[in-house]
Amino acid sequence: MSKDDEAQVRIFGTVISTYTRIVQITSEEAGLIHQTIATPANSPQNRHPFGKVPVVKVDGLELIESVSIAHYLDNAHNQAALQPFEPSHRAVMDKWVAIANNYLFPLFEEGLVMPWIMHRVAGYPLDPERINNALPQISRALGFLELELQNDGAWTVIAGETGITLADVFLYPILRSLELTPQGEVGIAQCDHIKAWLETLKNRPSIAATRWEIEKG
Ligand SMILES: N[C@@H](CCC(=O)N[C@@H](CS)C(=O)NCC(=O)O)C(=O)O
Repeated sequence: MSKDDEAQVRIFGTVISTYTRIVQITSEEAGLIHQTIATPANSPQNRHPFGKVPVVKVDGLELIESVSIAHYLDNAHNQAALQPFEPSHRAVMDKWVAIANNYLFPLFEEGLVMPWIMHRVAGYPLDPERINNALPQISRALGFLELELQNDGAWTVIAGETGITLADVFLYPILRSLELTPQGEVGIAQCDHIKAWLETLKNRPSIAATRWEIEKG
């Protein structure tokens, strides 16, 4: 029986995808065997009502929306180890997950990550105007994260014994995909605290096991 036949979590999503990776990392943290079935967003095979990926099948359920999927996997299969028990710490985690999803992902994805993926993978020409227009806002967002990490450790102070929460799980692929673009790499290189946090997580087994092809060099 192959690993795919044994999969407990079946993830339907694009292979280079921030949100697919968030579910892959959560599955790894929960010790679940997972399989990713390449499914383009906005395609007839994709069962998400708004055309997004991933869609996940687990325990006889079909789940959409990464926040709900990650919470389910952690609650049902990981004794909620990725969520702090203390309510005030949980509020901090929820805040950072919301910042990641509502502000950072759209800003980074539209301004830099998607233009570079389309260029590298599909050979589309880069749109310098689109990139240049996004850079000041991306730079401000990185400055905000760096200051928050420097002043009080931001989301990193709530990680208990496991050393990681869902805030890290959501933020890592979002910041790492930015770092994989030339402009993002330069921006992050100037942020010592973001860089150190990324470096620490890079070696965590759940992160290493879910590396994108483009990271493998
Ligand atoms: N709110 C969704 C967002 C998922 C999402 O934006 N996925 C991206 C790939 S990382 C996508 O489907 N992009 C295709 C599109 O927006 O058309 C979730 O949390 O699962």
